Amino acid sequence: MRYIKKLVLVHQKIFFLGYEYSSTGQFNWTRTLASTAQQTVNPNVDHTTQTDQGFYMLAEGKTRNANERALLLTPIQARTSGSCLHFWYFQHSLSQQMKLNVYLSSQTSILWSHDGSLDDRWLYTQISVNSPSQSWHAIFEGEVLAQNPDASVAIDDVSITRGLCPKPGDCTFEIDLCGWRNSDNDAEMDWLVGQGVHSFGTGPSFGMNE
Ligand SMILES: [Ca+2]
Repeated sequence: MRYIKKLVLVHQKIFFLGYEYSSTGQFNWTRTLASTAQQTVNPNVDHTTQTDQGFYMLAEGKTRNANERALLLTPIQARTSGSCLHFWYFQHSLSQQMKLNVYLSSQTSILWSHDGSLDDRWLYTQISVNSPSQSWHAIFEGEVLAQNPDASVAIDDVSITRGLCPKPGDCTFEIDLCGWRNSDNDAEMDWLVGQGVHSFGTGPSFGMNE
């Protein structure tokens, strides 16, 4: 972490596999180990591993003032006539003092916004992107609405795929679960994503698109 802090001082931005901070923000998203995050406000498991040993990006605004923002930029993407940005986000049910905004390339072109969840769980969303004439990147902005110890928002498992997003509820299950999840109400059995024949006599031989 000392090395990362040094980079921040020198360049005013750092990189996470091509992700960048924006120096126009007043504070930064931080890569956070779930077990070390302040509990009751922030997720106690990351979305990827569903354990407290996984990481997510956290915009923690508890010490910040209203209108202060943390900005995280995806890597630059080639121009597209249809792509889909997928991600998971988490806001504590009482934490409506923070807003998550997603912009296309600049803070003047908002794609999506969310200002508080009634769920204490990771939620999925997908956003279609159309930028046929120029390269683009998405910007995740955590915006503090009011100074409050509960002001925080987390994101995890960001991905960008070719083609416009499928309609809500549609899923080929080729890449992931598209935000579908198993019900917790029948914990004795879960659906699994298979790859053709799983074992003799069980599961279909082909995926639905083959
Ligand atoms: Ca993760």
